[in-house]
Amino acid sequence: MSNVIALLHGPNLNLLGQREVDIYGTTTEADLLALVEKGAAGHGMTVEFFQSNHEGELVDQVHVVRHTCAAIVINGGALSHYGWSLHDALATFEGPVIEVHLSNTSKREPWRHTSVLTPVASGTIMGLGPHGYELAVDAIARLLNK
Ligand code: CA2
Repeated sequence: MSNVIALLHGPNLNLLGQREVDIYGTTTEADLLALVEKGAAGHGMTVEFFQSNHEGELVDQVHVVRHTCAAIVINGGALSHYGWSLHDALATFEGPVIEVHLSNTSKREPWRHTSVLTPVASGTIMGLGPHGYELAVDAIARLLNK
């Protein structure tokens, strides 16, 4: 079985650390990837990272990682709240899927309170900032018995 975790990022997450630091902090996307890689290495796993601002590209990438990765960590950005094609793609993935949000979306605007990805995720971690990504990797290792 594959030892690779797919880390998928949705729209605007490439801008992390540059703006809206009061909400998302100063950690950059590259910092998050390094955190996830370090955590994954501790469980004998590696990471394949993909970010897109386009829903269809993320759907395509889920189709790719269905054949190459054992698990998915996904922060879908705003697509989490309305991206039904991403929901459908994730539903086809057979391994664990952990949804992560840096902020606690339940404490924010009402339109952020629902995630259409949650019903197809094994679990969701939100509001813990970058630490949520580390927890997601540990959860995957546990779910895969690594
Ligand atoms: O809290 C999260 O991780 C979110 O998934 C982040 C998304 C947001 O749409 C979700 O509701 C919650 C947005 C990420 C955009 O990040 C930016 C960073 C810097 C400047 C602009 C946007």
